[in-house]
Amino acid sequence: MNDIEKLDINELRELINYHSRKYYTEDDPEISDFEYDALMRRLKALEAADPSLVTPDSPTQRVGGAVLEGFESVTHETPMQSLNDIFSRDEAIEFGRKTAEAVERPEYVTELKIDGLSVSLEYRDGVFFRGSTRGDGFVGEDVTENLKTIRSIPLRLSESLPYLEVRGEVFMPHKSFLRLNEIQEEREQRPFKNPRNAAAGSLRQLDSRIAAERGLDIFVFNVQRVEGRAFATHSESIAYLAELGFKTIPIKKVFTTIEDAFAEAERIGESRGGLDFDIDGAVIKVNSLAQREALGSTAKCPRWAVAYKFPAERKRSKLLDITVQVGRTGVLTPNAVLEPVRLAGTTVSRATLHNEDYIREKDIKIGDTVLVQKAGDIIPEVVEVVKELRTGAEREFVMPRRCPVCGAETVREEGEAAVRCTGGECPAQLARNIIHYTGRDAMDIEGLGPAAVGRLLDEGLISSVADLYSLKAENLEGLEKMGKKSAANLIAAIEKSKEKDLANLLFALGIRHVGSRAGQRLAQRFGSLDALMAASVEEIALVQDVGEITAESIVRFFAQEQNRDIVDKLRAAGVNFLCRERKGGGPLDGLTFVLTGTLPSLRRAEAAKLIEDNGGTVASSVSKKTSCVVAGDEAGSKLDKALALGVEVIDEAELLRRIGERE
Ligand code: 1X8
Repeated sequence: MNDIEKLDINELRELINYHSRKYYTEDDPEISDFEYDALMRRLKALEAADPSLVTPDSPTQRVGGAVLEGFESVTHETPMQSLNDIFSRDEAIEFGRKTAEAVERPEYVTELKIDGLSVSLEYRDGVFFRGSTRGDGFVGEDVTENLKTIRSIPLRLSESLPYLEVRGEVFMPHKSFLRLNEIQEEREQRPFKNPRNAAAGSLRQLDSRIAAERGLDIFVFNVQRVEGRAFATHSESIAYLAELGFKTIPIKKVFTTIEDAFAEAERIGESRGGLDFDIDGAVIKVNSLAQREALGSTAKCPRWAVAYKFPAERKRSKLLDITVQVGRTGVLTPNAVLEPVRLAGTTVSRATLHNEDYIREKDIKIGDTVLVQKAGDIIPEVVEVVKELRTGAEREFVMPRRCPVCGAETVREEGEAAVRCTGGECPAQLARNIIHYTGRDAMDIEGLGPAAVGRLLDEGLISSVADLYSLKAENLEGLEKMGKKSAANLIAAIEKSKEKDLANLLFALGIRHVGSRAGQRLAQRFGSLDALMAASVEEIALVQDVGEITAESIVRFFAQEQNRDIVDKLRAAGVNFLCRERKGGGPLDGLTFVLTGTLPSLRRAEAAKLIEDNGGTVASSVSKKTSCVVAGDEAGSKLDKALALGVEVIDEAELLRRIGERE
């Protein structure tokens, strides 16, 4: 490689564009990632030194950055039409017959039909200036910023034509899709159903930095409009687009009969399992552009092309067993163990059963003969049971009541299809929980990232967050990539975390639904971990920003023996359980109230909030520690108990007076 210091900025960009095309478009890199990164770093440095040198087509402009309010509309000068679908050889032959009636000896090409989103890319003087979605075919949305992040879209063409508009399909390769869903799961966000949905969601991001991370790609398959160049055939135009730097749809051959063109479509269908992206059919097109012109279009579709839709491949197999997998977020997913079958190019021996509702709806039993499908989606699924083949020996599947990994109770929350493990020490969730515990909004333990946590777990040095506090510098020093100094720093950071506030601890414990805001509210209201642990669902649900579901999740968390163990160990280690940053100074500071009966004007939740806002705490039952009982109409046993214990009893008017809301 040249001495990069000697290149001027234009030479540098040209070199990067060349290697970028080799890598992303032609899949044929000439230099290592390391060398490529060095070129990019140099370009970034030059542009940073003089921002006036940044051009819109600079390779540095692909990382995203612009955040939009919304997308502008773009009118497609050449409408982006859809295709007529065909489903059989007979229909293909009918298409060939009609075509041959209208034009002389038509020739055909057969191409992949990509299952993604159609876009238009426009270039002026060889520079990419606008990209838009198909929309309704006439008006789409301007998604230029997001498209710029796709590395296989050239920002500058190898020849500067006055004007060029091409059409292509944006898609998400399987590799990117699987990675994205892993990240979604880690962030407790819903996974995307298939690569198409993921691509659509990514292309419509207003923040192009998000689109940039999604690993989108494109195949270009048509010239919509061109100035300064003419072609006789489609295949010639595609070859030219490849020369200009586009990643084009592969064309193997030009066929002289429709039968041969259709045979190629079938071949594509059979081999689709080997592709790293989804296709939903094959497109058969007339190759001559003059003949296309002569054939014309109907209102919606061209007469010179059809889309052959593959039958969704389904096969029978035997459901040998249903296993349950515990994901990193604790979700239990039932999986089918199948007798292996060949399906769309791969051998399938596992399929997802989604969740227990799916199994019940489809009435799936272990031992059943089932139909397995791999259609658009890359994950095979069991679509139905062949009921005629039942023998009576089939077994019903029951979702385990205890986590198959750690033995903790499993729960299914209202309104959710997922069953989850509640065990805070579940090995399946452990690494994730520990990493969460060390996070900045949690206990803020610097130097304990995912890699270090993984090593500590592998070495058996920790098996819960509580074990962090018994680590010694000697334990750490021997670990990979951990020197004396970083070991000492880590121990100090762990030590320091003992002083974090209750709010941080509550968030750090990783109780489902308790985010950092709820952690703060709960800390304010209850003042100590012990008070929260002693509280009922109703009391907790009264806290602002904390609903019934969160309250139930908290009570359930502390009811688990494993979780109580962790709390005990944290206490023994000296971790702070108190809320120090409690809003003090309210007139009810430090007082505990119990509400009973119907108050004349305040609803229960309002009274509780008022007490809390003024520094007090609300408890559900009366004890010697209760400062005051606020009684209304039809007060029952709580009032009796207060009187028996000698606890002060007041009415609503008195409460309001003490808060200063009434004279
Ligand atoms: C849609 C698509 C076409 C092609 C590939 N993938 C698609 N999704 C192709 O031409 N090879 S053409 C097309 C359309 O015209 N609606």
